[in-house]
Amino acid sequence: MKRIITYGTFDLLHYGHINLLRRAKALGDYLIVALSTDEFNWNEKHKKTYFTYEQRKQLLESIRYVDLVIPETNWEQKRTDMHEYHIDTFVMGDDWKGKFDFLNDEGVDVVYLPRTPEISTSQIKTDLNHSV
Ligand code: C2G
Repeated sequence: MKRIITYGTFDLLHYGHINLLRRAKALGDYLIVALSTDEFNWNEKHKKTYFTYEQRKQLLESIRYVDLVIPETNWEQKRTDMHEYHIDTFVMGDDWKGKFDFLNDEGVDVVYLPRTPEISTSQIKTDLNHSV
């Protein structure tokens, strides 16, 4: 049972997120998503999400590739998460390339996958604002 984990906000869920989750799951058998809480998003990422944590969690749990959703409440939890959830592979989009290589020290593979071009939550918001 190869266990994969990825982290993110996943607001206004879109096909770029799905492409990431599909490829992450394909690397193993069980995919955990550590979902940024509303407080973490606001305090640490200065992101005001459209959907609340519970709404974003519900959406993610409905995706066939996702086996478990846990909260991401701080930047530091990754090290302990790798052991607590017995992770084999840590996956992120390559906009984070290099930022989490330290997790190799925790005995996990660190994989950065190419982002899906042309789509982002902020682009969706911009386009919608201009379309009214
Ligand atoms: N993503 C992607 N292609 C896109 C948009 C997003 O592959 N067009 C990926 C991102 O690279 C990330 C995941 O989808 O791996 C979730 O994206 P966000 O919700 O924007 O996550 P982020 O704000 O980068 O949070 O501790 C890590 C952070 O929580 C990551």
